[in-house]
Amino acid sequence: MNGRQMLRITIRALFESPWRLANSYVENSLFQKQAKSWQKNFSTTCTRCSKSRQLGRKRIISEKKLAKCSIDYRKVCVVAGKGGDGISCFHSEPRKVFGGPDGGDGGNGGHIILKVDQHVKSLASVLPYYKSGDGKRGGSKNCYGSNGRTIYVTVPIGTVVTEDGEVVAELYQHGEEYVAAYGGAGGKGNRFFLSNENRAPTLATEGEPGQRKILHLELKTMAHAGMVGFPNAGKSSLLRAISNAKPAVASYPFTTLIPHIGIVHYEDYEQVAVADIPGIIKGAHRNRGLGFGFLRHIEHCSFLLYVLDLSVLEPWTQLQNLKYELEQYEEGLSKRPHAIIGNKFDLPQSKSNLPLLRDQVEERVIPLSALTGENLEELLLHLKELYDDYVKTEAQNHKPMKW
Ligand SMILES: Nc1nc2c(ncn2[C@@H]2O[C@H](COP(=O)(O)OP(=O)(O)OP(=O)(O)O)[C@@H](O)[C@H]2O)c(=O)[nH]1
Ligand SMILES: [Mg+2]
Repeated sequence: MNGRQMLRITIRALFESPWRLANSYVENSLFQKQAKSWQKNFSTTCTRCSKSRQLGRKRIISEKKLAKCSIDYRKVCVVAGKGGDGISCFHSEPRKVFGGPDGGDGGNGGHIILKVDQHVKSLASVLPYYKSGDGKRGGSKNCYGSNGRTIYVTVPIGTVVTEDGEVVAELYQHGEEYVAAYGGAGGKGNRFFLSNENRAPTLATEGEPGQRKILHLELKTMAHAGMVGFPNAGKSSLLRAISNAKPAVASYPFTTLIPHIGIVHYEDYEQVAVADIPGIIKGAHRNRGLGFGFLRHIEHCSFLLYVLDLSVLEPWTQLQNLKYELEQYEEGLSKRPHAIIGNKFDLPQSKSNLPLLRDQVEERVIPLSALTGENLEELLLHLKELYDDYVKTEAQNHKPMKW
């Protein structure tokens, strides 16, 4: 190596080393940035990088959208599977001439079962037609055909099943099952008919057809108490005041389009379910207003809360009309254990109307204001009394409904 070459190498080394340093520094910082972004994406241990675990606010769905999703009536055609046929055949094997009958039985057809699920809230997921699987044919060598697939249809609590106008099932408990259509039994193979009298039967039977039914599923709201009142009486406001339910409130009639259920919690861990039923008007039993479709939701409430607007002229006429509508829909419905609530007590007209209402009706009237929360305690105490009476009477007959 001559002197010139030596000089070139030294100059290059002098220039390259800071470049290398700078280069490695840049690479390092880039890598660190990349690692940080990975950490952000994948790390759950670092509080700075991990996702916020706070519960998000519940999205409020409009009443119209809710009403569209909550289907409370369905007509369903259910066809259960046919049973598989049994077969007729004889065992054959080398050096075994008369092996005997060995035709197997057919499999049973699948059933269609309605199953109650407390997480399902409407009949929206129920389809208009169901057909379960057919059973398979029997086989030779005494092989049985496999059973058809059973279909489970999940329905909400409070589903009432009717067939030809007759109630065939009322499903009120979570997990309860009702066989809507039985699958046909599988046919018998000729092995089944083997007897001492007949050592070589050739008879084999066909599988039976499954049941076919047209069912009407109706969802009836299940709550202890049902709030009944004219539109704008303040039912939804009252439910908001006594429970965590959030039905829409507005100053126009028919704000509520579907029943809403709120739970009132008491200190002894008892929970009373209160339903806000859409407004009822004169002639509701003749399908006026929102129709009698909503009156059926009241049927299953054990006691009623008549919510009156105390600020209107002659509030007792509201009560008479409400009772009349309920009575027209079903005899004795208005006479269920009930409480009369005079709402909007904060308004000046209500103060003067209260004594007039008390003169007109024999039952106890609870004046309150859902808006200001005035006298809500009296209602809550009376609600508990009604609930305790209900539990006592139901305990003698069957299990009281608990939430
Ligand atoms: N001043 C006063 N206004 C009330 C009170 N309760 C309810 N309101 C008002 O009355 C209007 C109707 O209230 P809602 O709770 O929507 O009445 P609703 O009975 O549920 O009406 P529908 O859903 O149409 O049957 C709203 O503007 C409420 O703010 C109250 O105690 N005092
Ligand atoms: Mg309402």
